[in-house]
Amino acid sequence: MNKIITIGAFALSALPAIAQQPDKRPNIIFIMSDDHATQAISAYGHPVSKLAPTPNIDRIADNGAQFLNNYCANSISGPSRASILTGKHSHKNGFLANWNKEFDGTQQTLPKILQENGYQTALIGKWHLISKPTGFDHWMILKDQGDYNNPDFITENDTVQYFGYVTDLITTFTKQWLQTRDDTQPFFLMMQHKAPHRNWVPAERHYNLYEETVFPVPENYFDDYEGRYAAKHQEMNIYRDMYEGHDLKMVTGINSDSLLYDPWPHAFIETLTPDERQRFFDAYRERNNDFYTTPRNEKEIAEWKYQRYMQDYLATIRAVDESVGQILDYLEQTGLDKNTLVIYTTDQGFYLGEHGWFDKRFMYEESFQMPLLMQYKGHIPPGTKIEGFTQNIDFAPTFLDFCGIEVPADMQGRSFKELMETGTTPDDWRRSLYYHYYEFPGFHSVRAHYGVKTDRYKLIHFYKEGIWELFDLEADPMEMQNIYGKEGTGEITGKLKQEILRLQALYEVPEEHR
Ligand code: SGN
Ligand code: CA
Repeated sequence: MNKIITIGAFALSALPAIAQQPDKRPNIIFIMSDDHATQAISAYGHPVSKLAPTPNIDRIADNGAQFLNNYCANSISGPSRASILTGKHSHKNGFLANWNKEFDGTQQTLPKILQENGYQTALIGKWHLISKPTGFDHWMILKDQGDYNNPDFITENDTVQYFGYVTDLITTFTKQWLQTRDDTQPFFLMMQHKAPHRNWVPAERHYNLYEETVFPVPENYFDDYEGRYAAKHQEMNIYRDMYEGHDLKMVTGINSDSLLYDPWPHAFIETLTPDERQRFFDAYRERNNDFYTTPRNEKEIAEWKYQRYMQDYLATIRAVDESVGQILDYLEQTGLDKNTLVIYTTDQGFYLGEHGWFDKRFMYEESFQMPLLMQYKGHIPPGTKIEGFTQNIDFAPTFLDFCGIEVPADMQGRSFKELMETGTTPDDWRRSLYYHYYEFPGFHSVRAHYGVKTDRYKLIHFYKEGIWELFDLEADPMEMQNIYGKEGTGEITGKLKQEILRLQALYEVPEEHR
């Protein structure tokens, strides 16, 4: 039986005086959410984010740097987290897919190196690497994916259920650790939110936040996937694959308090107390009744589902944005903002209806790109925009570089500190990116693939099927026209294939994965 604790027990004490850290190396607060699309961060300017802005996350961009071309190595949670911790591609850190064996926590990682170099290290929130965290002085992680309401948290010796909303709990635990840490040492803190991961349950105060908002349906929402075999055979289509109860919070009829298809009630509706459950159904009632009283054709139902998805997904982000605001306020009130590098990112990008999809995994832009914002006052000029290609394997080398710690030679990423400090990209910076996704067969049925991206082109190889896709990102930014094998593409295809081979040799990708 789990212990159950209410969050009221953790009232925060008064703010401490300005931190007197003798060690001049920066503190690092790494804030990572789960599945937060670039399209849903207002600093990136996408039309969706204009209707659901993120003013606090944007503060980091205003105070420091915004990365315009940051990408992941493998667009899925566990692998992305493993790449961040190790500075290596999946085949090197051993964590290829979410269904992988557990992360090998005995290997070299960023928190371990920082710890060995006198940093106090802490991890609070989603972990998702199966094995127990290593390299942290303090850790408190969500069980598995984590529940939105009243979730279980695991510590070294215990599993305890806390009452409250997951984003708020993680924020409170983080602030509590900040207040009670040993302030004679610099620190490295990872605050890792569950939101806005599926099944997109907003905080109760945000249930109705966007119920009146109509979000723009992406131009390619009704994609026919012509010429793209893997895109055609996925299972992540909003109007076909979303679960009506679990994901879309649709009910069985007018005034019903029973969800439609909900395969995992224990992960959602059963986590709510009876009163909370009642308030949940009441908050959605008017909109759910309208679904039954207003006639809609198939296309209109598909669009209705898109709106419901957006309303909930973006409402969960509001609480994440509030959390970021609380952390930034805390840093400013205590003076810690002056010697702390603050990062906001997410584990990978996400589809907000582009190609008709939710989820991630593909090397297409929306899921390959990762938002990244960083501030370090006095070191990164405010409002810096970074154009160079950066990747999650670069995070560990960059943080070590900021701390004045030598980057181990076997890390595959490269520090981008210089790009931030100067706002320019050095001549010898990478001009192409390597990507590799492995998880097939698996959830959402996305075929394994690797590929290369340059400033203009993207070549993808679905290597188990022997299928290639080539996109001209300048002419076709939405990646709708596979021009592989088309007249006039021979030369560029040859060059890109050579580039893949060069990158696979550079990163030592074993034969079995080519
Ligand atoms: C869960 C989700 C999937 C999602 C994976 C991986 N289903 O299984 O839709 O692709 O996680 O996501 S859910 O309804 O149970 O949430 S990841 O971000 O952790 O990689
Ligand atoms: Ca994720």
